[in-house]
Amino acid sequence: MASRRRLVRLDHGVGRAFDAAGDAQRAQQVAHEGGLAGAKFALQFNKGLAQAGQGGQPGGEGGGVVLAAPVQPGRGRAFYNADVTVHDAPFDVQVLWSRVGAWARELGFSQVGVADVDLSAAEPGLMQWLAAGFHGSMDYMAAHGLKRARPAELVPGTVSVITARMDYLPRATLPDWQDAELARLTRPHEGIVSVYARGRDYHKVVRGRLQKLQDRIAAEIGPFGHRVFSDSAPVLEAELAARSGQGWRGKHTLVLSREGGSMFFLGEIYLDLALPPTAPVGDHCGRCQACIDICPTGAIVAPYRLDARRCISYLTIEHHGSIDEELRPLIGNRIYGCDDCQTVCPWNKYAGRSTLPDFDAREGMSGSTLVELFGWSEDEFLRRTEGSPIRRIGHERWLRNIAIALGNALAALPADDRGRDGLRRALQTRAEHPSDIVREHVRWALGR
Ligand code: B12
Ligand code: SF4
Ligand code: SF4
Repeated sequence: MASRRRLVRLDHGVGRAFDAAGDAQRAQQVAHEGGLAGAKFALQFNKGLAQAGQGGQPGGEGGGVVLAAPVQPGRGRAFYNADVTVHDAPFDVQVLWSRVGAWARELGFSQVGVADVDLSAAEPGLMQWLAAGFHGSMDYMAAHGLKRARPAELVPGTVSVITARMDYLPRATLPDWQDAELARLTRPHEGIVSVYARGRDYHKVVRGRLQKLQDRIAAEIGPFGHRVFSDSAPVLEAELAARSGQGWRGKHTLVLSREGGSMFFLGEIYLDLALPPTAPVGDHCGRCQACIDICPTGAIVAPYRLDARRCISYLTIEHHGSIDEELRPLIGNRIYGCDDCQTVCPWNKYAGRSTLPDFDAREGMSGSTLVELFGWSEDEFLRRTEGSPIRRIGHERWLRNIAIALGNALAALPADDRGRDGLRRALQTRAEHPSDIVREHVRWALGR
């Protein structure tokens, strides 16, 4: 039987006090009752406790405190102590954590970590990114403001975050996959769907498996407050991952690690249970800037700064409507997402293969010609993209993207290339499409 350790956990009264989103009036009231001036709060696990708990003994002995910070926009934070209940935990945190790692691997994750919830250091960067307009038409990035960087505002009572990464290279990926992916760019007739989107929708896979992980933890230690995410809510996923040791932020802004490159998804479990944070790792980009140099549209405007409005992933997936004519030629034959900044990254020779069949490429998603893909009717598109992330863009944006790639193929092939007729014929089949967007992109493509 494991020895008894103590875990800090919010009692309900304190947890509810921070439920500003769900119960603004009560939050105000409790704030007032507590003698705190601000109506909005963020919670932070007392780092002193975490440090005292290094080696798997968070909480140490005796009473626990959490720090309650009134949020004062544009200013620093003042912290106040608030009492919380310290629950006796009839388990050893170190033993629990090693089990969590083993369960996570069984479920297809390659690594788990723990982050604290004070992301205030990331707030100025987030605000500057938004102020620069780098989010383009992704209104959801601006809609939640700083809640994205404040886990305890999104889910009141959150004091720790379990972070997880799941490799997504298909199981049968060959060692020279980076060269193979780059070679696709030299075949203008081929339509390139980025690697992450060739199989099942990761949002479902990652969240479903994180929920199973949570179920296993709860079966071991009893129920606790939690929520699971994977690109499904205003969460600063890369920041949480980096600070909990999943990897460092590359110059392309993604998280990458020496053991696993960057071809992985991220997911989180927000917890009302304080666990000791895992340590971050150092930056190993050094003088390399291959990702910046290869980016076809110059979207990485400076190391660690991405202007999404120029990123092909944004243009082909997130952006509705017409795509800027200046950017269309730079999109080449990428019809859904883009992997270039990752395929050139030297650390991706260590990228892990998924252990799950979910991310194996579905038929049609790898190596198909633009003409084949452009020929899919809406019904066929819906049938083939059932359960895939591609379905989200709908048939109209699918045709828009392929029309651009067909135009780029026409521009790339010599005037006497016999393949040109087939490309033009395919475009003409959509010249009278009911969508203005499709017709406009087809016209542009036929003019190349
Ligand atoms: C919006 C979004 C996008 C946008 C913008 C990407 C971006 N880098 O911001 C677009 C559509 C372009 C995109 C593309 C892709 N995405 Co995306 N995306 C997201 C999402 C939803 C939010 C990211 C975010 O918060 N961006 C906002 C800015 C503020 O974040 P930031 O780069 O961290 O900025 C920090 C610093 O760089 C600095 N900063 C930034 N700009 C500026 C400017 C100034 C002036 C200053 C001072 C500081 C500063 O401060 C910030 C805070 O620390 C996350 C999921 C999530 N909820 O987190 C997935 C996510 C980041 N995407 C993911 C993936 C896989 C991709 C693609 C590879 C998909 C593809 N193959 O097409 C590409 C890669 C493109 C790239 N190089 O980033 C994965 C990444 C996994 C990993 N290994 O890191 C995530 C985590 C989804 C997931 N759950 O797995 N994505
Ligand atoms: S995904 Fe493509 S377009 Fe976007 S930053 Fe990377 S290389 Fe550039
Ligand atoms: S390509 Fe080079 S600079 Fe870019 S993330 Fe990889 S190591 Fe860092």
